[in-house]
Amino acid sequence: MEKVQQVKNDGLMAIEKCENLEQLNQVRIDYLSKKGHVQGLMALMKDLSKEEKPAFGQEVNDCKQALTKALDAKMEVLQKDALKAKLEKEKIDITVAGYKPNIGTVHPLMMIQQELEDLFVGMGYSVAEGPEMELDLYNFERANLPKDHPARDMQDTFYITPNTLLRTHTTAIQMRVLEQAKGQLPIKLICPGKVYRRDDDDATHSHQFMQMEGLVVGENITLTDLKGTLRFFAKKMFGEDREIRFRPSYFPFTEPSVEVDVSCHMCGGKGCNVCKQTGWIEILGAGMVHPNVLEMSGFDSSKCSGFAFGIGLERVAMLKYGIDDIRNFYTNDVRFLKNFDRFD
Ligand code: FA5
Ligand code: MG
Repeated sequence: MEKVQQVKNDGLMAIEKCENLEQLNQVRIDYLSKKGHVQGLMALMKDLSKEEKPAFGQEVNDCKQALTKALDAKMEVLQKDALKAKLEKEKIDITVAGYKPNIGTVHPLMMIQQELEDLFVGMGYSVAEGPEMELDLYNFERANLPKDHPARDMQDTFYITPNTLLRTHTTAIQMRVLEQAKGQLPIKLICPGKVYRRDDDDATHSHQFMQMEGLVVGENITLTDLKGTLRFFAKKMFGEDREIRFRPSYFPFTEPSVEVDVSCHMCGGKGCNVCKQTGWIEILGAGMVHPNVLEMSGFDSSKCSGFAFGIGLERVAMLKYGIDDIRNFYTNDVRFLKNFDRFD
């Protein structure tokens, strides 16, 4: 009986001394597990007489219950302490200034592309794409530019092999679209994409830039439809007060041909470095699809006609956002790109 008292007192004392849940768990193992001190007391039973056994068993049971109760009570206290300590440690000072996460922005050229796609899709156009590495056939020959045609010099070309090249204009996509249509009318498409030329880089020229081709082919499509479409596009993109002008021009794949200029955003038309003192910035070339082009792609040019245009997206972005150097689009300076988060 003394031994039982001893185990009980030692146990209660050990529980009392515990400072954390790990220690308490160890005490629970030491005393109450199968190999623990309380179980050890039961082993003493076999040395007792039949009369003594019940009282002893009762005593051991009491001991076990007392320890269990004390362990549970202590556990509750320690758990509360632990939670309190944790809350204390993890306290958040909501008055401390936070960090602003660094969020990227849509590239200004993508914004222009998306805005133009919206505008033309709204007028019933669909969107088509094509490969950047292109066959001479689609970039030049189908565009009424046979080999050795002098107008090939208008677009100095990066050749890969004598018959493959980096497309110099999105007009190459137009030729693929015409071929795929197999003479079916009407056609009403825009084709955005990157193009490449051996141009010297300056404020308004880049050796890699973006164009968006537009193509409409059907019955009785006229130059008036083209002018109306382009005027609508220019006013929508640049506002009613920006001047635009149509200038007669030449492209082998259109007849007649025009180029469209917008009054310079930097000088308002007076003349400056950006517009090379002319007061105007050229944004697109356009015209009525040449009958040869229609015929080569399998259309009867006596039964249908069409117009096409090729817009320079960098030029549009420069005019719209007041950017004075085309190279800004390609140097990836984050300070430049960050300016566009407010347009998202
Ligand atoms: C063409 O590329 C014709 N394919 C456009 C066309 C399509 C005419 C359909 C008729 C029918 P051009 O070479 O002028 O034309 O280029 C068209 C536009 O691309 C220019 O108005 C200009 O905005 C832009 N552009 C041309 N060269 C560069 C360059 N090096 N850097 C940036 N933009 C350029
Ligand atoms: Mg031009």
